[in-house]
Amino acid sequence: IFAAVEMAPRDPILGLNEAFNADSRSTKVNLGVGVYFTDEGKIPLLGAVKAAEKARLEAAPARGYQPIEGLAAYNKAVAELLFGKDSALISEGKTITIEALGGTGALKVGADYLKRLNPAAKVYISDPSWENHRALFESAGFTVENYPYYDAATRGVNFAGMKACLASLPAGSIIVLHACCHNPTGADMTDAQWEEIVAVCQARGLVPFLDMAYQGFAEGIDADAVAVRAFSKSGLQFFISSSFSKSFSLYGERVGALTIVTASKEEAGRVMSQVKRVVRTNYSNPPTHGGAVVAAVLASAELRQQWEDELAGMRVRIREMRKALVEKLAERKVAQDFGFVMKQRGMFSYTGLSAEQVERMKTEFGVYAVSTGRICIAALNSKNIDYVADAIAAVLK
Ligand code: PLP
Ligand code: TYF
Repeated sequence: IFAAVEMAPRDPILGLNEAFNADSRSTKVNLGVGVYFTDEGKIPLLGAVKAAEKARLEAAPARGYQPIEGLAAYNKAVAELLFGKDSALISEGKTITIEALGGTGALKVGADYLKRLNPAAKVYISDPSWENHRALFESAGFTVENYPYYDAATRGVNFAGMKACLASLPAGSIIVLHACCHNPTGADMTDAQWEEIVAVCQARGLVPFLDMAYQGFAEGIDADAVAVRAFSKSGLQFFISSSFSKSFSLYGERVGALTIVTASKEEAGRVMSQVKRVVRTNYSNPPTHGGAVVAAVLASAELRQQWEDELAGMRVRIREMRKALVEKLAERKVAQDFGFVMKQRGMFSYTGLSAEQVERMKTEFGVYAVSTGRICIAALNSKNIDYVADAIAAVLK
């Protein structure tokens, strides 16, 4: 039965890890995958997470099945991070949240549900976007197209192009939006531009799907929720996927959530019953540990403060690395001004390096980046940054 099976292409980002691991050079640096590392080059175990895990281990909870939608305390905490503690949407019962297997799992459950809801709709993702967006929605059966987003000339958002495209789409089209810290470009919309996008979605009857994978990595929890809050005020129905992989450094625990804003409490009940059906036939119910830990951190005033401080620490270190990279490239007298790296938000920088230059960094220096020129700033540290700056300066010559 497998004789004619073809080799599938590797994930362009996760595939880099395999190549990196196989590289024997001690100076190698992996700037490919979007993971936050400490200045010591380690994936951190946050102190708030460690404390919550210790308490949980000591309590030795039984491991029964969770409800299909996951832990209620977790889902409530997620909704409060998104909409704010005093949100009218929450108190009116218009939102539903389910615990999902990371942001990816949330996107997939949302995509599968949307396919049942509106099978003829098309999905629009930003140009460029996280590679998996296209694959995920295609695997749910949708045709996926791009809307204009990045403008290489200004290194910002081609807002006029994006808005004009959205304004031309048929009602019911599904629009995937990066809520903050756009992956891969680091170019985000302004608050005023978000308001305009909300108005277009409203006028055209579009279905927004906000992907929130980096809440807290740009400015802070509430500031980074600006897109969610703008849609919340609009009265529109929309979807949100949340990921805590980065913000809690819990990548392997697969902690995420799908949230849907409906028109009423009664509607929310019906929608929830259908989303549960999707979950039931995928993985039945989510695992216990990661969600319980996040819920415990968010429920404790002390641990929550500790987490916010640790998250701020990650955010600040990334900014320091942006600044250092710009300075070190200037010291090496590269022709181009890399000041734009300071304006990009989140874990990544879209450097403008060509696929050939990225290839040279890999072969000549063992510095791994995505072929689009995306580098993970959160993988830079005080020990590897000079070497990385040398590599970039060399391939720019
Ligand atoms: N969405 C975006 C934009 C991402 O960058 C990521 C990164 O991993 C995800 C979703 C997926 O998150 P998770 O790793 O929690 O599945
Ligand atoms: O963009 C990134 O690097 C992260 C990690 O299929 C990631 O979002 C990359 C690819 C993938 C899953 C996660």
